[in-house]
Amino acid sequence: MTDPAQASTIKTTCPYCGVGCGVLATTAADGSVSVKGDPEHPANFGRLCSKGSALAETLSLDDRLLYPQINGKRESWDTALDLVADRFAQTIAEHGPDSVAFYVSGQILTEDYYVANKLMKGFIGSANIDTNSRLCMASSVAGHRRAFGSDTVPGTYEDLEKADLVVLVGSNLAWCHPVIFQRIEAAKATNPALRVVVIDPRRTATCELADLHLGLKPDTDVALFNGLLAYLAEADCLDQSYIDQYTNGFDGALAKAGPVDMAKIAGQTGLSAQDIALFYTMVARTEKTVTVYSQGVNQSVVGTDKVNAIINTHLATGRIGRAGMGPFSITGQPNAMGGREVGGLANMLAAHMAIENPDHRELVQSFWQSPSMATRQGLKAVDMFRAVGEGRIKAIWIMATNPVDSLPDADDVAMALKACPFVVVSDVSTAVDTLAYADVALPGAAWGEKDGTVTNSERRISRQRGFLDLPGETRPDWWALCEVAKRMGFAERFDYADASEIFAEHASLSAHDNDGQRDFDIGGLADLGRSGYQDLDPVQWPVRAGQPRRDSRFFAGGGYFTPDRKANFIAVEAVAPRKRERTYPFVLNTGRVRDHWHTMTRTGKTARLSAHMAEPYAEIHPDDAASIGLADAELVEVKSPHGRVVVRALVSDKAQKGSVFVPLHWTDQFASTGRVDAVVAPETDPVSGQPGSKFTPVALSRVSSSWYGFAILRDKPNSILSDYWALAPAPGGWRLELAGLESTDLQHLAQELGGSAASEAQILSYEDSAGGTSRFAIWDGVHLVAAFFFAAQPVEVSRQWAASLLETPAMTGVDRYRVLAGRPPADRPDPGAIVCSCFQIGANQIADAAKGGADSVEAIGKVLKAGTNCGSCRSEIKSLLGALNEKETANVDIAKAG
Ligand SMILES: Nc1nc2c(c(=O)[nH]1)N[C@H]1C(S)=C(S)[C@@H](COP(=O)(O)OP(=O)(O)OC[C@H]3O[C@@H](n4cnc5c(=O)[nH]c(N)nc54)[C@H](O)[C@@H]3O)O[C@H]1N2
Ligand SMILES: Nc1nc2c(c(=O)[nH]1)N[C@H]1C(S)=C(S)[C@@H](COP(=O)(O)OP(=O)(O)OC[C@H]3O[C@@H](n4cnc5c(=O)[nH]c(N)nc54)[C@H](O)[C@@H]3O)O[C@H]1N2
Ligand code: SF4
Ligand SMILES: [Mo]
Repeated sequence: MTDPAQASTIKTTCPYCGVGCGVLATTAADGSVSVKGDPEHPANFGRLCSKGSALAETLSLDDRLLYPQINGKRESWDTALDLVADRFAQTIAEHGPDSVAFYVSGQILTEDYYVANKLMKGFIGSANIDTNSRLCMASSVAGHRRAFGSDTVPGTYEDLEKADLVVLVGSNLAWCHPVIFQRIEAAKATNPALRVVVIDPRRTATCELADLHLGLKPDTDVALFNGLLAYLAEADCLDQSYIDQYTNGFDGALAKAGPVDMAKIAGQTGLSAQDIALFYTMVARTEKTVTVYSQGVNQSVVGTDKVNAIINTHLATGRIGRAGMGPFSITGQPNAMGGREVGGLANMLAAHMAIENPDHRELVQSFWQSPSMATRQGLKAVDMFRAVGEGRIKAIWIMATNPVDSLPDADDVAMALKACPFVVVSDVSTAVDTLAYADVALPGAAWGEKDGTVTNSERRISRQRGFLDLPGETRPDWWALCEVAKRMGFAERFDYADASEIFAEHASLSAHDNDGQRDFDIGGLADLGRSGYQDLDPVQWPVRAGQPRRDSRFFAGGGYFTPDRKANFIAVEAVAPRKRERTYPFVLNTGRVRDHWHTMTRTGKTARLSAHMAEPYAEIHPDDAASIGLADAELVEVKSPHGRVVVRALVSDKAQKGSVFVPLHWTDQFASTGRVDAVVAPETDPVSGQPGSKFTPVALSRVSSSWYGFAILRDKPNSILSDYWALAPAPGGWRLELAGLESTDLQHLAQELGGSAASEAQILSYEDSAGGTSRFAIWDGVHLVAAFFFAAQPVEVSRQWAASLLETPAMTGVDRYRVLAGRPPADRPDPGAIVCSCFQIGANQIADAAKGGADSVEAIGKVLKAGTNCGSCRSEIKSLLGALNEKETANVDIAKAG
């Protein structure tokens, strides 16, 4: 693809989050790749976060799925495709079209998504295609459609910079949309009037930017926003002319919200009346208000009501579609929006059309010239896998998502797939738990190899461009789908030479018979041709054919996509969150960490990204930990009626009392018992079908380990025979946390993990049986192969120092004994837990620099470079400095008192 003789640079788009940053990928003459932010891309203007900056490190072919497989054995594409087409056709012939399903993902490109949806809804004739966006954006989609009549995001990123108040609801922006966070941070620096409010039960890294943090009780957002609506009415802040001209249902919504009763709202939300009043007056006084929301809103059994409670407040004030104002649902995945545009959800059709609408069905059917259109909604993700488990769905194709780790009640999902007669999995990696259940595995082309488009949170379509050759026999996902469609007898309608032809068809459909009746219209991009598509610059929709680009926002002057073109207020009621029984007294909250992406099939490949959080954990409030006799760094079991995890306890007052937070990332590839979705209840929002992944009643208990261990290993172990383990890449090898319930022959365990070839002569050991401490180091000549640190308590050895040992050149004599001493030498102090992943700077280094006078994030950057590349760690540095400062003040106070 590239001229090997010289370096070349391609403009493409980051494949992680919905910010949709532009990336410049440069392939050097030696074939090595480096990435930078694209200064011209309007999403990021050159910035990249820690994950985007590390993209080049994820391109290795380790763990890549390179060839089609049937029952785990390599086969040709022809054989695999024939089998998929035959089994789907046969199942449909015997049991009807609803006996098959596709489960796809916001991480495939629009072109892949378009053909998947077309094949299922127009040619197989079932709407049993759903996507992991059901776990992600479904409540926002449903809330938009209830209020606006269409799934429209009204605003743009620029609004966040032009606002005077940004309210972040259930969004950990600093970690999950870091570049938007940085844009707000920069805007705040130039506009000191800009205020930020964070509404989240946890005190997250995002709170470092907040003027006000409202740590409300889980799932009480509707009470808070209903109260706000009532307050805005009482404080005379309504835009009555907007309400009259452009909306319906205001009185009903206001009546449902009731009068402002601060004491009651305080009781419902657990917030103080003062904080609530402060928040309400800030909103009342600030016309330029944007309310950003994400999974703390969507992933709830009342998610759609939360969305509408927020939208109601913007409709009531007319603060929508104008610069610096509006409700703003930000998307998680790189192509969550593209998937919604092609109609990839089971309750949508295509091009934002509705499956229930016979006119829309006819329009799409005639456009596709399709034999059998789906006439009703298909099964939504949770119900879809339930139907698989009950044998109603007998063949399923899973593409670019890992449901045995990411769907709620995940052990049941695994059992369902095990029982399913025919499972196809398209993925790019072999280190994927779902692959264990595949009859057929199809190797997809990955980021950097494939071509297509994605749409980001602000409706901006950007090209992902390939700059690497397709390795092995990998193929783009659209190609595999079209090949199966052809083999099922639909050759003429799935005959595309490349992604540009699919895009052209998708763009034409969006404009077909549209005339401004539907929001999604990119007819102006239908005639790009191959070269126009290749060169397409990032562009925000709508792009109507033959019309000048107008304002890129929606709804400032009404024009909603309902029959009477008016928006709907939705009367929502604040219901008390699910009662917790005595046996499950805590609320399990789940979500993301800064440097990992979902099930870690890509970020888990880099030591740099894994250093920030190398192990699954539970964030628990100190009082709750004390109540179950649990100390920091011990292991804790989190259990619901559905399943359990055992993870490291991170005792912190950032957690809310009564709640425990566990990240969603860890799978069976990286930990013994870290799949948190095994614990999560499969309860869904009645309107959107989205699971309430942030609220499962659980029990917590301390795991009484007989021993704990930490190891570094040059080679990845084949199997780890230990009750608890968590594996992560480290420079030059792997790092491994271990623990056991019963006493074990630890030297034997060390030898097995270190490589059974290691003979006694090459092992150095240290044992202090009274203290329960033992250490082993295994050598291959002068090079360290493995080192083990065992103790009766959580092992205190410096992880960063130990992890660096594998890359230490030849070690002899005293150096070898230092390894066993488990302590860094004086000239190499322990850097502490990694905070800055770009420069691998740890918390201890930051504390030292602070002691030396570096008292701001900028000063730390000058001394250590930490925070000066991608900037994703800046809020953590700020939080660390704050904590150090507090300590110092406390010491001063004590000194004074003394
Ligand atoms: N680093 C990283 N970034 C990512 C991803 C990733 O895997 N890693 N994934 C991407 C994807 S697909 C998505 S969807 C986004 C998600 O982005 P976010 O939604 O920002 O991330 P989460 O951590 O899932 O949840 C956000 C917050 O909701 C809070 N919350 C829980 N319950 C409630 C509640 O009842 N009310 C309120 N107000 N808040 C609550 C949680 O405490 C949490 O801090 O991130 C995207 N970006
Ligand atoms: N408890 C809990 N559960 C959650 C959430 C939560 O907050 N809490 N969040 C939910 C949300 S918002 C989301 S988005 C989901 C995410 O959950 P998943 O979608 O299951 O997670 P990923 O790890 O992103 O899975 C993507 C898969 O696609 C593969 N892949 C990557 N690129 C390609 C490609 O080009 N082609 C193909 N064929 N495969 C590819 C990857 O290797 C990986 O196996 O998790 C959901 N589950
Ligand atoms: S914010 Fe980070 S993960 Fe998201 S698109 Fe930009 S670089 Fe990628
Ligand atoms: Mo997501």
